[in-house]
Amino acid sequence: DPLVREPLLERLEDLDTREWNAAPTVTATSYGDKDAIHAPQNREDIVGWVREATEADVELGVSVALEVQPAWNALGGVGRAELLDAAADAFEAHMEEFLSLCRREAGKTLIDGVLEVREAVDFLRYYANEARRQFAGPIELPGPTGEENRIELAGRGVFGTISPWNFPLAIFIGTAAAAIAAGNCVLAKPAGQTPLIAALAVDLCHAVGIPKEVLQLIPGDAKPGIALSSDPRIAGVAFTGSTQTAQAINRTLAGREGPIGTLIAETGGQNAMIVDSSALPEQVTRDVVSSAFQSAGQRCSALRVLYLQDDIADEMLTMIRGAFEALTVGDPKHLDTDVGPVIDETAKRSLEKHIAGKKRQGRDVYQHKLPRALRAGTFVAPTIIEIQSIHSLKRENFGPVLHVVRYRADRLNEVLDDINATGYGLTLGLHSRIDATRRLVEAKSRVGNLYVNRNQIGAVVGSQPFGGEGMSGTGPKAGGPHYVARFATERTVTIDTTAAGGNASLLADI
Ligand code: UN1
Repeated sequence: DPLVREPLLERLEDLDTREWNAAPTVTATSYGDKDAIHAPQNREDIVGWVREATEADVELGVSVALEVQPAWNALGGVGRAELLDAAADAFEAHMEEFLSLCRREAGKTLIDGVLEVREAVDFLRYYANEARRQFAGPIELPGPTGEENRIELAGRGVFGTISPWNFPLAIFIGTAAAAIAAGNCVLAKPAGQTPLIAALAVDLCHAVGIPKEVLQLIPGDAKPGIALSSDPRIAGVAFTGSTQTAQAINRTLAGREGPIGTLIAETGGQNAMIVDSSALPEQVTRDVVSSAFQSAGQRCSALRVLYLQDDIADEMLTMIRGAFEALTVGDPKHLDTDVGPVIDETAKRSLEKHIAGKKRQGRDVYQHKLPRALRAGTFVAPTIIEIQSIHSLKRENFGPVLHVVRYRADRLNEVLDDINATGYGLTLGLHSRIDATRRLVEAKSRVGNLYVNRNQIGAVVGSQPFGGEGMSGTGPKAGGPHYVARFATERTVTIDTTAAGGNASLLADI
């Protein structure tokens, strides 16, 4: 059957499925021209092999998807929801394999791996419910006498999804699931660094009955991503990653002939937390450390710039440094590891360059000492840097680096102006027990997710829809009630039901 292509990817067997700690190094030399996927914490550990999708693969994939999309759409929201729920069950049943891959391919700690699988399952179930709720059938609308009016949501056609390595399962499958729920076929491109986790996810979706043509894996780096967004038959691209890449995709979509492509983007941030003198120090300490250093700071929601009111700054910094020093940096195979590696050499070099630059400028820099054994891997020592202003940060530093700015209580307005002036608007944390302060921050801040008196990572699907403003994204929010509808067209059907004909709407106007 030419419609059913072999998966592009071959996974090696014997991935560690049983014991978190007993991961045999999988090596193979017989895979010819395919690229090796290495464990970030150890270049010697080859996790598996992948063949990058070519432009021809993308072209064929779109053709195949276009053929089956009408049938997929006609299945309806309820039928599609059943399959998405079945995929969620399958993901839960394969938790251990995902955990192992999250660790080996993406360098995730056990806790981050568990949260990742949990979030993936939550996305599948949430969008399944949204498919039931919004795509069960036409919605009748009131109309003038003599008319029937209704709207119907339907899939737009074929969507490209391009997802990041930092949530190689949750965002990969969450984005695809939303497009699928709405009645689209999807060509899903995982990050170049993490195709194996994505491959397992896609295999499980196929195993529960989501057709191979409906969800297709497109492994690779920039090339297949560009092929996807420049194909005029693609209805749109849903992307999570850097602001620059989102802008490039937007230009590509805009430059195509034919239908106007949709871009749904969730991008970077320069996320701040403001802590005033009414905040509870123990709580602040815990929330700062988790917001900045969990997942090795590799979340777009992560805290990058901590504003401390000057009269409590020294005391707060002492407490934060105490908790910071207690973090265990290490190989994620050890269960006591709090901070694992960053994703690759490029990420490590760019973070180290940033830290070295701040040291050269004479900033106060507190840093973990990396044990010798970790130097071969892509570990970056967790770091706290005092800076004068958020504007000295030229871009997002995607890793375990926290910046601290001291501010005077009477300058809170300027602090908010400064944060807004970065142009980003993803997460903002506030620790304050003063109502007027909270009201001011709520009124002035322009972020997608505002967190008060808690940490600012780990948005819960369905409870804390996630996404940014300005340079941080286009909306709608992932895991929220408006997300799935963005992947759909809305058709209005109006029927004149009078025997004689005539135009009821027109008459109603007169
Ligand atoms: C990302 O890091 O790319 O709230 C976005 C959180 C996550 C962030 C996901 N939902 O921490």
